[in-house]
Amino acid sequence: MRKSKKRTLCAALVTVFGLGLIAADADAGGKITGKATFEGTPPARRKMAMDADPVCVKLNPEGRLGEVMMINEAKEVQNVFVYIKDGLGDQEFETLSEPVQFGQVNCMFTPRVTGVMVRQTLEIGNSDPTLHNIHSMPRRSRPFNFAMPIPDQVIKKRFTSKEIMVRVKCDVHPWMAAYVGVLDHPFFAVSGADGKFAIENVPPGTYTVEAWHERLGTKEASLTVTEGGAATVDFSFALLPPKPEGG
Ligand SMILES: [Cu+2]
Repeated sequence: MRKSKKRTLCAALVTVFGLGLIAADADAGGKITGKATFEGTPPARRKMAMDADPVCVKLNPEGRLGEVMMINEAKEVQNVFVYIKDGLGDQEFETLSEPVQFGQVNCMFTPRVTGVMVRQTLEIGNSDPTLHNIHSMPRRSRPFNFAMPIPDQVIKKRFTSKEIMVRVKCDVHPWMAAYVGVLDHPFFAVSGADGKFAIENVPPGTYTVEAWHERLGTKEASLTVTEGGAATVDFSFALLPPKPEGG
């Protein structure tokens, strides 16, 4: 993965009796794992008003709760984008060849938060029998705004500069929102429903890691990854104070 050392990413699969297949990574990098949690009482998720498009109402017969604050009963936070912010120096990493899937499903962007490398393909689909438009608003790459009226239509897009985060919206449905982290390295992850995240194959080093949430802001931590080791970091978020009037 690292161009300079030409280390292979191909994981060697080793069969171990009784245990099935174990992937022994030839890269032998380390790992960054952890969990995003919330301190305090999470705000209630409100039902979204989809009345503007009868197709969306039909696709969500039970209604749909807003997805800005995905915090479960254990106060674990989903959709936190975690990435190495600093510490990789001038190492260069090959763009991942696998496209990142991004969909419009039941009148919501799916996933809401994702990451790509610079110039990596974002494969954007529309599963709905209604018009969506995918409108990205990067500050450092060229924005795109593409109407997608046909179900199962797929388009491919790329961002040319790193940016935390690129906001994506649909101009037809104001409730639709998504965020894409664009990085010049592959060391990022998004927390799952259990708040957990894992960044694999990290070269040994000391790093600043940032955790970003669309409403709860950012947190930073410093950690060291050793060859084959696992560094753990947890991020605790709380509601941000309201912005001062006129500020
Ligand atoms: Cu839409």
